[in-house]
Amino acid sequence: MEKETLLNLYRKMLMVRFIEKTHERLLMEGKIQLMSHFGTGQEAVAIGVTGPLRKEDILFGTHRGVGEYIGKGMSAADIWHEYMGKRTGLSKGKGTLHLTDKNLNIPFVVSSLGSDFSISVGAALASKMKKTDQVTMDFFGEGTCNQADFHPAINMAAVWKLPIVFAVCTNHFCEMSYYTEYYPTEDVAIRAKGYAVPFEIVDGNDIEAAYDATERAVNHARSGKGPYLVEYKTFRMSLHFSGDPGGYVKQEDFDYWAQRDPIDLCQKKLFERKILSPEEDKKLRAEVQAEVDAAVESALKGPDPTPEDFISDIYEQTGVL
Ligand SMILES: Cc1ncc(C[n+]2csc(CCOP(=O)(O)OP(=O)(O)O)c2C)c(N)n1
Repeated sequence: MEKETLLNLYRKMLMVRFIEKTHERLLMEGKIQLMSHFGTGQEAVAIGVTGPLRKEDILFGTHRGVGEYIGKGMSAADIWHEYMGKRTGLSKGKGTLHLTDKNLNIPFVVSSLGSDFSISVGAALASKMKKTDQVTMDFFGEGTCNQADFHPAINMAAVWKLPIVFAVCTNHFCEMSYYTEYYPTEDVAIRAKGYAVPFEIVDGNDIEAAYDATERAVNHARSGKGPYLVEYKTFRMSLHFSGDPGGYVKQEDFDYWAQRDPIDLCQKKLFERKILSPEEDKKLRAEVQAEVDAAVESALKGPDPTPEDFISDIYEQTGVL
């Protein structure tokens, strides 16, 4: 991988980790009430899934943290203004955790997980019919992949040879259950075989492996060969949500995966290849944290919505009001 690319991906992973750790701290200090599902330990998946995408490509992301949204091009300020429910947020404060951005082709985030499988296939069908050369990235967890809609969605994508990538983040959990409790197989990706969709399984904690697999998948989809599925194996180092009391994760799993922290692994590559020195790393981390802190500060001072805002941008376009 090019030095610049690896460094850029590392910076983005740091940005994700620092935004989420700052969020956690603000919650603990009682400064904000917005809960979240943090993606600690999964940064290489989210950044690897979005790294090879073009701005015009369409992303259907997840509820877990900010990874893929930073990866697709949102800034810390975009996220914090929305998280704090400000008028200056991407959805003028109406979305908060549901980060969307029309300019980045992130149409929405659904709360009812899996209900966007068919919609993402529809988006890919539209791109194919309009010959726009866009790829749709449908990114979801292995728990969501057990929603029934997954099957007709991948089936129709395969039949119509649509430009879509199904990206499964196997982080070992669906809420408080290990995935071995609700999967009869070790791998999720083999489901693609039943629909004649090519697939691969990669180490989701290795940013280069994650990025390269996504690149192959995106190139395949864009070239008109139809859908592709990638399964990224990783581990959710955070609990399910910010109020989760825990107690169900085996300590040996935490210990094992702590040795495989994706940010540490990437830092090691950067040091070994002499792309970054420890001093430069320290400086970079301080810069990224300063960007996050400045975003929080500006969001705290941002304008709150007015009573009129409650009914704007909701019904007008549909003609209901
Ligand atoms: C249809 C539906 N059922 C249940 C939930 C509650 N829920 C929120 S997050 C979550 C876990 C989803 O697991 P997975 O897709 O593996 O993603 P992860 O949370 O592990 O990142 C569940 C079940 C939901 N949001 N929507």
